[in-house]
Order: sequence, then structure tokens, then C-alpha cells
Amino acid sequence: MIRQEIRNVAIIAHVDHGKTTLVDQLLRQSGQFRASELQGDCILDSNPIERERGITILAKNCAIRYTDRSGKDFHINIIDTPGHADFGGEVERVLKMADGVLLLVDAVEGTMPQTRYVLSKALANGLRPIVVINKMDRPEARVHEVHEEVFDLLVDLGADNRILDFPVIYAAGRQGWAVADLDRLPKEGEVGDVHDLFDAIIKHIPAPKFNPDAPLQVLITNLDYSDYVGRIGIGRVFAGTLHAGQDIMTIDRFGEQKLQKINQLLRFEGLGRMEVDRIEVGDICAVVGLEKVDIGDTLADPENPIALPAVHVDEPTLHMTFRINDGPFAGQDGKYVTSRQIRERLQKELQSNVALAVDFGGTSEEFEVAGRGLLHLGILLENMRREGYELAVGKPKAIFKEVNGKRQEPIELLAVDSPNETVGAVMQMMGDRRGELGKMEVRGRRTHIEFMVPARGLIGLRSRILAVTQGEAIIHHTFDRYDDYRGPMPGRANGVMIATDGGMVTAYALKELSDRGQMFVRPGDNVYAGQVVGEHCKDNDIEVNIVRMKKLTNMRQSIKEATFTLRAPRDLSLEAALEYIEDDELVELTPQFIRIRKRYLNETDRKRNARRIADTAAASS
Ligand SMILES: Nc1nc2c(ncn2[C@@H]2O[C@H](COP(=O)(O)OP(=O)(O)OP(=O)(O)O)[C@@H](O)[C@H]2O)c(=O)[nH]1
Ligand SMILES: [Mg+2]
Repeated sequence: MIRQEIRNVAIIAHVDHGKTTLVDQLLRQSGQFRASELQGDCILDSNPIERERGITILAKNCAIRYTDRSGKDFHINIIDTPGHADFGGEVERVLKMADGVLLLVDAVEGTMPQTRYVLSKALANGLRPIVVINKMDRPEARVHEVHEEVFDLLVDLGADNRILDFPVIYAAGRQGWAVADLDRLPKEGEVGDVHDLFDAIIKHIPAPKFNPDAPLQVLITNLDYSDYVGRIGIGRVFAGTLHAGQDIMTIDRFGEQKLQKINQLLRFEGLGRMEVDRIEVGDICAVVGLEKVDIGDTLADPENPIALPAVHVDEPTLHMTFRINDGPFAGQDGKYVTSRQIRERLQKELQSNVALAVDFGGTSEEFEVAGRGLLHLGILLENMRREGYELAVGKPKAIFKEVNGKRQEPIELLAVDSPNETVGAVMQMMGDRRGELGKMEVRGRRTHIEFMVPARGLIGLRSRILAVTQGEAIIHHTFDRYDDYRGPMPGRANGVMIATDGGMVTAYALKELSDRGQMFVRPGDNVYAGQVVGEHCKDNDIEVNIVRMKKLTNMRQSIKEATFTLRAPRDLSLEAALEYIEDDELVELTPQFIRIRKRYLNETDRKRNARRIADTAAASS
């Protein structure tokens, strides 16, 4: 049987291709909201970091009541997904809730690494895409080429004829229109609407199918957490009807069963959730009150518990050490600085951050934290800073695996869009990082180049590629597979400048050092001995006195000094700092400051440590 009035559709695309903006328009034009309920852009990107960075981090459900042109009512569950590669695992999971997908592709950028990834996952789940060629308002739009690219990508992914015959919608989400036919693009001055897209969803996304005789089965595919009610499971009813207050059997990924009671039951309605007493088959729900619930759990009939197929959760590919901040400025800025506080915060994060793994087993001051990439872990760190935590973090490292006695490492698909003139420099850089060239395609003044490259080789890559392409390159990568270890990789090309003394940075000292490299600090900053204050222009580290004052001998010289303009320091964002450091360095994070320091603040300790490392290397070779 089928639930004719329900549609479950996920919106998938490469990062920034306009998913959340298009969902805004679907919400706005559904006619079920007052203008005051829908303020601003990208309404679903509701958490502060999402708003600030303009990206979606967490997949989110919303639901639209839609009445079609013939007067029939539908409940459309929409799942907006994140496009950034670090959150690909999240997309894969929430696809289990959907019966079809809207695949958005930017009309200029075309198919990108994450388009391929999310589309392959949709196909693996048997979901047929409606292709939305989006951002049609961009003057450089390449509609026909992009259409071809999607077709080729589908062929490449082994799609069958039924899927190759995909419906296409042409849209400009930001302008609020979507049409099924190129002849019907809005003319100059026309407003347009997204009704064709609603119609396509109703027509092409299959209504949920179910077996009326099967016992209750709900698959949990996402988690939410609230300080008031604890863990919230989000999932889809595949069979039976779920009632508020009923007993259910949870069956976890390992087959373990537990009898539990459902407290509240919520249905998605517009931007929120509404308490209901039952959820029927085919619909999506949120369940409150389960003491133990996890991704991949089946909520089953206690009399006849049958598990649904397991949900795959991606393993982490990158790890780093989180440790207490034991620098001289520890505790000056943050509220939470102890290892117990950091431990508790990480434990709370594990409640809903599925792709995260923490090893609490080391020393009490250090935790090994593993995740899906730099952005995934960077966002956790950014959240912690904002909540008032201080901590120090070590260099991010790829996670190796041992397979049949062979060392394997994560390999990523990297796409670089470079101006044609700088292609040579990009190729050279990727060669050094053991990148293997895949596809290469000239698109007007720019070239699209794809590489398979070890994840290790991507750390610190962005800033360097931007440097050789004068800031013009666009780079994206996505995890592809584990494969044989590709051999050693060059480290950072430059050494650093290390402060010998603590105190306040002087303009005089900066001026004296200006030809030695680029600084990370400005006059008036407080620094401590052992802090990394700049990048040396050569490959070795140097010790510098950055708090040095000039002895004033006569007036004229001091005036001359005041007129010397200092080069602006390099501002390091959290992720840039993490990508920058080497093994013997740490990034110190406090609510207001990001500093780089040497692990050993004292010069003698540093030398001793360097010698120890050299001795071990010599002994093992
Ligand atoms: N020119 C143009 N820009 C658009 C359009 N739709 C969205 N954008 C812009 O593209 C950027 C990304 O839009 P989002 O809706 O956040 O994209 P997204 O796919 O949800 O991004 P992630 O969730 O981070 O993957 C924003 O700056 C939008 O203003 C469009 O139709 N035309
Ligand atoms: Mg988004």
C-alpha cells in the first residue's frame, strides 16, 4: 500500500549550491506561514556558527503542508542536508528517511566532488533524483554543459535508464523561482515562483510504500539533544503505527534489545515539531523519553521485534589531541579550564555528534579526539571557545588502518578550479603531496583539475594553493576510500619565530624583525616565552626577542620610528592555525585568543626533545 498524501524528500548537493536558500523559498511559498514567522535568509541554518559561516552543519527536517493545483493536500517532509564533505556521513544517514532527492547543481560550477558523493549515496539507497539546475540567474550559467555533466556523472555511477531519464528543474532559489521548462524562465521584471518544483516533488517523488500487516518498525537516523529532555531520536516509521506513551523494543546496531517507553511523540510541522498522539507509517517523527537510543536503532513491536537493516556510520579519518591549556596565560580568559570540565564537555558532545570518537584512556590531561575532518573538529572547538572553554590542541593527523598487514591511509578526491595560468603551479604542488591526476578540463578561463590525494596532503594545502593562484583557486575535497600508505610527505616549508621573552610586543622589535618573515602578532599584544610569533622566511626556527624596547638616545630617531609602517600581521583563523602547526607545536584556544606555541616552552627542553626524536629516528632506520 502507499501513503498517497505524504512525500519525504531530501535536498542534496555540493556545498553552497543553494540547498538551504531553496528550502526557504519552499517554506515561504507554501502559503502556510505569516511573513513574521519567516525572517531572514537560510532560516533552517539556525545555529550561530551556521549563520556566521553561511553553511549548514546539521541536517534538519521541516515539513510543508501543500495544496496542489487540483486542491489535494500533501504533507511534504523536507530534509535539508549539509554540503560540506566533513558532514557527508550525516547526509548518508538521513537519506534513509527519504523516498527521493532533489539534487541541486550550481549552473556555473557544475558537478563537484560532493555532488558525486551525495548522488552515489542516493543511488545506493535506491532514490531517484530530480535534478535542479540552480543559480540560473548567474550570468555565466552553463545550463546545457551542466545538464550533460550530471548525465555523465550518473552514467559513471552506473545509473540505469529509468534514472538517466531524470526530470530537470531550472531554478534561481535566491530569486524564488523554479520552472520545469527552459521556455518558461521568468522574463525581465517578472517575479516567478516555485510551483513547478512543488509539482515535480508530488509527481516524481514516490509516496511512501508499506506493508499493512508488518509489525511496528521505526528506524532512528538522526539524534538531537536538549538539556531539558535529553536525547531525542529522529527517524522514519517503516511499518505499523507509533503511539505516544507506548512500550517499544529498541534493537541496537549490535542486535541488543531493550524494552523502553516512548514519552512524547512529535511530528514535523513547518519549522517546528508538534506533539501528536500517533505517527503513521511512512511519516517522519521525533521521539522523546527513550533512555537509550542511538543512530541505527530500530524501535520495534515488543511482541514481535524485527530489526531494520543497519545504518552505516562513517568512521573518523582525522584525529588530534585536545589537552588542558597549561601555558602561562591559562585561566586568564576562559571559564572552564580543568581536564574534568573538558572531559564532561566531550562526553556531552558524544550524545549527538555521531561521527565523533573520543579516547579518554590516555593521561588525565589529554584526550584523543577523532572526527571526519578539520571542519568537523574545528566546529566543536569553536563551540567550546564560545562556551568559555580554554584548551590546547595538537596537529591534526590522518588515521591509519592496518589491513592484511599493510598500512592504509584515507585518500580524498580533490577538485581544484584554477585560473589557466596557474595550473602548472598547482600540478607541481599536488605532485609534491603525492596527488595522482585524474580528470582535467578547461572551462573558459579556468581549469577544473581532479586528484586523488592522501588526506595528509590536504592539511595546510588551502592557504598554499591560494598563495600560488593569487587567491583565485577554489578547492574542494571529499573522502574517497582507504588505500595503501603513499609514503612520506613533506612538512611545512618554513620555520617559525619563537618568542624568547614574555611581555608586550613592541613596534620597535617588529620593525627590526620585519625582513625575517611574517608576524602573527601586533604591537601591544601580550606574548609569553615559547609562543610562536611569526613565520621565518627560511626553513629553520629562530628565537626572537619581540618585546625589546629601543633605548631612546635622541628625539629625532624616535620620530623616525613612529613613521615606519609595519606590515599587517597574518591573522590565523582557528582552522588555519590547526593546519599550520607541526608536531612540536600546539594551538592554544581561549574564548578571545588563538595562539600558536611550542609544546615545550623552554628552549632547553625543546632542544632535548628534538635530539630525542632524532635519536629514535636514527635508531629505527
Ligand atoms: N546567484 C545565486 N546565488 C544563490 C542562489 N541560491 C543561493 N545562492 C547563494 O549561494 C550561497 C549558498 O547558499 P546556501 O543556500 O547556504 O547553500 P547550501 O547548499 O545550503 O550550502 P551548505 O548547506 O553549506 O552546503 C549563498 O550566498 C546564497 O545567497 C541563486 O539562486 N542564485
Ligand atoms: Mg545549507
